[in-house]
Parts: sequence; C-alpha cells; structure tokens
Amino acid sequence: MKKIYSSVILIFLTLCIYAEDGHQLWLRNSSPKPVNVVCLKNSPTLTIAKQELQNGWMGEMGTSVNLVIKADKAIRGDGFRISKNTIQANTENGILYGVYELLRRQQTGEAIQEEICNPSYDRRILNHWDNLDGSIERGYAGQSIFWRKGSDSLTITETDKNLWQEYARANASVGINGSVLNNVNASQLMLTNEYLQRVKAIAEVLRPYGIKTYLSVRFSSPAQIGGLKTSDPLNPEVAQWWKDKAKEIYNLIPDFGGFLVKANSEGQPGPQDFGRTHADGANMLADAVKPFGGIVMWRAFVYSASDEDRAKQAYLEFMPFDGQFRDNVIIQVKNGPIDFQPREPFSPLFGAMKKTTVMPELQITQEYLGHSVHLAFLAPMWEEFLQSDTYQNGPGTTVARCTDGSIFPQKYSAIAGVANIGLDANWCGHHFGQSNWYAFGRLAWNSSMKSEQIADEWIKLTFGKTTDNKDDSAIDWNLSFLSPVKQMMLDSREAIVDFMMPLGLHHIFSANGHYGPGPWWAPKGMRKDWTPPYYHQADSLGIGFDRTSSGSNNLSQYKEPLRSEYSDPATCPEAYLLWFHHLPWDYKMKSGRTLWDELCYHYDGGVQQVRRFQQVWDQAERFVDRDRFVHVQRRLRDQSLNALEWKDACLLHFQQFSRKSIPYNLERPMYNLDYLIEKDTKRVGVYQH
Ligand code: BDP
Repeated sequence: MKKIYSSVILIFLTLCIYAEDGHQLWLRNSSPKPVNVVCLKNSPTLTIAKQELQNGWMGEMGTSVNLVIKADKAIRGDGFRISKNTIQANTENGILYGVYELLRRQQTGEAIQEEICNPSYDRRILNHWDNLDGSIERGYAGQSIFWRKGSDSLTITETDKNLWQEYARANASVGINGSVLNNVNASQLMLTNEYLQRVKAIAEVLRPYGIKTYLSVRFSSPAQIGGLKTSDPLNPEVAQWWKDKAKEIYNLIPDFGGFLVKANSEGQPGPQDFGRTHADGANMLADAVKPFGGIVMWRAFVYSASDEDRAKQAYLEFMPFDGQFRDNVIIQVKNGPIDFQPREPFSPLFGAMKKTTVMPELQITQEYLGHSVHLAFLAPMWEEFLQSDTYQNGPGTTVARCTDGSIFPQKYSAIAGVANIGLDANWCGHHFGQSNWYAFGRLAWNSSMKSEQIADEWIKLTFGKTTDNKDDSAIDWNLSFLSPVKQMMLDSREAIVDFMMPLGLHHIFSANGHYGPGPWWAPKGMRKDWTPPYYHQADSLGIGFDRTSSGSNNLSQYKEPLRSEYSDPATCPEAYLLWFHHLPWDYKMKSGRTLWDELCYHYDGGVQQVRRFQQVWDQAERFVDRDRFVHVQRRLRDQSLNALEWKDACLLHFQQFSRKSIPYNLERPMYNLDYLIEKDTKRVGVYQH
C-alpha cells in the first residue's frame, strides 16, 4: 500500500515539475555549457550577472567572458558594449543588461559582433494599478503580486520574496528598471509607515536587479493621514509634510525613484481643489523629492464634464504651463488623446510641450483590447505610435524623438507601461499576454525596434528550440511554427481594430467591464463623454466625430502638414477617418465602396481573421506542450465568439441609422441586437477563468 502511495506521489510530483504553466516566461535556459566568468568587482548585481551567464551559457564551451566596468563616453547610462566574450559598461546595471543581451542572442541565434547598445529612455517603468487590498484595477491575471487582503496582509513571506525576485529578473532581462507599486487611483494608506515597511522589503528584492521603486500618491494625503487641515500645495505646512514624508521614505529606501500622481482626474483629489494649478501641485512635490534625486511623474489624463471635446482637454489644460514645471517633473501622457483605445492618433501634447519633459504612458494590460481573453500583440500599436511624426520641429519629429531627449533638452527621459501582471501562474492571464510585457521592455530600451523582430525573439525564447539545432526538425519548426505564429501575432492588433472599432471609431465599448460592444450604451443622466454615442455620433446622415474646424477643431492642436492632411477626408488616413470626420453613409472610400459597405467589410474581416488565427494555432499543436496549447486554443475560441458579437452588435446598431443592408456576400448576423443588449446588462466586469 505504502508503495502505491509513494508512486502516486512521485507521478504527481513529476507532473508538477513538467506541467507547463508558462511561469518561466521567456527565460528558459536549458542545459548550459561551461563558461569561465572573469569580473574583478563584486556586488549583488554582478553576482546575478555571473550566475546568469553560468546558468544559461550557450556559446562556445569553456569560453572566458570578461565583465568590465569602465567609463566610456560612447556608452550612455546603463548601456553596454557587447562582443562574444566581453561586456563593458559604465554601471553594474549595464553589465547585467549586457549579460541578458548576450544570452538572448545565443538562444535566438542572432549574430554577436562588437557593438554598443544604449537605451532609448533612461527610465523604463511599469505602472502597477494594484490596490492595497490585492485587487488590481483593470487587471485580468489574478490578484496583485505585491499586496493582499487579510490579517496577514503585511507579513512578508519567503513565497512573496521569491515571486518578487522572479518578477525582478524578468524585468531586468528586458531592461525595465522601475516599478510603481500601486494604483494611480491611490490610497492615502500607501504613505503610512506600515505600508512603507513593505515597500522597503520589495525594494530590497528589486534593487540588485537594477529596479527602482516608485509609488503613486494621493494628493490629499496630508489632510487624510497627516492630521493637517488642508492639502493645499501652497500651504507651507503641507509642503513641509511632503518634505518630511520624502525624508522618511528615503531613509527606508535610499534609491527610491519618486512619485506618480493622478490629480484632478476622474474624481481624484488635486491642486485645483484649492484653486491651485497642476504646476503648483507638481512643483511642490518635486521640491520635496529633489534633495534625494527623486522625480515626479504627473499625469495629463484629465478631462472634465464640460462640453469641450474630450480629445482636446489635456492639451488645453497643460499647454499653458509649458516651461513652468521643475526639471524633475515629467508629464506622463497616454499615447492617444482619449484613453488607450485599440487605435488612436498620438496625443497632440507630444512635441508641443517643448519646455517640459514629457513621457509616454502605454497600456500593457488589455483593458480595451479584450482583457486576457484576446490574443493581441501590442508592439505594432506602440511602434505606430512611437514612430508617428508630430512635425513639431519639422519632419522627423517622431513621438519617440520628442520624448527620448534627442530633440528637446531634458534632464530625464522616461516611458511607462501599465502592467498586465498578476498572481496567475503564467503572470499575464494569457500566454501571449507575456509578449506585451516583453515588447514593452524591448521598445523602452530601443524605441526603433521593429515589431517583427520582437515577436521573433519572443516566440523563440518562449516556445523555441535552441539554435544548435539546425536539423530538419528545426527547419520544420521555423516554417510551420515560427512563421505562421509570428504572422498571427503581427496581425492580431489590426484584427481587433477591425472587429471592434475600425476606420477611426473609438470608445464604443460597453461600460459594463470594458470588454464587449456597447455602441448603444447611454443611460439617462450619464456624463455624455462616458457614452459611446458621444464618440460615434451615428445618425441618419452618417457616422464619426467631426474634429475639423467645422466641428470641435481638435485638429488645430496638431501641427502642419498633419492638420491639413487630416482635415481633408480625401487625404486623412482611413485608419483615422471617423476619428476626425463625420461622413455620410455613402461616402466613397478609396476601395470604391461606400463607407457603410467598407465598415461592414472591416467588421467581417476582423471576425474572419480570428477564425484564421484558430486555424494557425490548431496546426501548431505538434510544436507546443499540451497545457499551453489548450489554454491558447480555448481563448481563441472565446475571442472568435466575442469578435462575432462585436461585429453583429455594431453593424446591427449602426444599421438602424444607415438603413442599408449588409453586403450580401458577407456572412449574415448570427445574433439579434436585443439579445446582445440584454447580455451586456448582465456582463461581469472581469473575465472569469
Ligand atoms: C481608464 C481606466 C481607469 C483608470 C484610468 C486612468 O478605465 O480604471 O483609472 O484610465 O488611467 O482607462 O487613470
């Protein structure tokens, strides 16, 4: 009997070890070869660098690798010089990044010749929207890895520390060097000593991996936890409270990065509550952290319940203060002027604020792109954004160059991504969600990287074989797995745009969870700019938001030649057509079709595309372990059904205005509109696994 038990346990343990839950992300070194690492200095970071080389070396057996810290003007910040057997850097972090780069190239088979790799942005930061009770705002991968509910919520366990270490390692491997540990809708409790003690413990685990810790702060903290009567930024006692708080934090965490602030936005407190400005608020906090080298990231995600076009509001509110912020304030601007939609033009603030440091904020978690259900590789969206030309200083003034310090003099450069990380074994809910964490890090390091290269690397590292393998099976793998899966990833975001919000449509999701369609959603008394009809403006004449000079004139905030190009529907890119124009249903598109027909083709095309993704994935079965295969297969089925709902809901809703038929060669609607409206009212906020 005993024997049977022990064999059962053995089988169970074996299964646990080999169960492929995706927890290892893109870090899967197998059978390393011996290597001799030479490094004259010692430190926790360098020890990690050495261990990583020893645990993952796939270069020539017995090579001696030199890790050299030596100042070199051609190497910037945490950059490094790499060759087959030497990594040189100015900093220890640079050595660590060089090690990860070398190992990545060995695993993916990329050439290694001597070259310098410098980071595009100095600060490459994840924003966690994690609440202190362990829940995550817009998180679709389980609870927080930093915070939890319950009586033991502040106890620090070995399990916590191990997880934080794995997290830190994954970040460092792609060059991420900062983490904001809590939600921008911040709790005042964050700054109480008991929570700061936990921050200190987290910071200690992240530090050797080169990651600085930052916190989101609630502007009303002085009154809420400091016993003051006000939180007015111009009140000396308030300013002193923040100075003391900064001192307390830096005593615990000497390399603390600074504060992130959401102020006077969506009900959060801010300086305007006291008749003060964004500059007053941000500068007061900046002065508090300045003596310690800290920064303040002040968000420009603001829009009031006025009649002004929401797409214009951040610009209107922030431009008057250009040049009035301290040099350690960075204005953090979402990529688009509205809110992380599947496609938006860049926010007009990029390049326009010439005397203020501006940083992009991207959303890695897929709040508006299908949560952790949809397969959406976001690098193409970020590439499109970073390479958008603002023309602010003539042609070639891309968003990337406006923000990375190459055009405007700025003390800091930074980029942030709202994390998609939670306690799920695979970290991101969807195995392919990991590719977005990876892509954010890679683009933050090198903003000119191409999506294709990022996808290529990620697939090889996550699902791949080692490069030694040049036999038939490797050729088969490249042709039958790598190529089609890469193409699927590259097409995935456009497919989502097509079945959700093609041709420049935006913000037509249902407010019930931000997952399904809701073009009809406009409850009585609701703020207009929270309802889809405000954005699509469908009526008997046509569809789209007029942002030209005959409408809201949002286009006046963009520089020539964009302004003129986008003002004319004939020259406006069709991808942004309904973002900037309200056009008749029978407007002639470039394809020769009417606008209505074109809309139908896009919606249908998106649905068909997801079905093709299912085919691609099903054919990939023999190359993927069972667990990950089935997991992705199931999610693609759900995505397919969801895509169909989007198509039917939007076309049937808009058809009430267009009064035109869906082209007869396209698949007919499968759902009744009533059914979809009813279903939406019952939708739960977060996808349940
Ligand atoms: C919106 C999210 C909301 C965030 C807000 C923000 O729905 O949960 O708090 O962005 O960025 O898109 O502050």
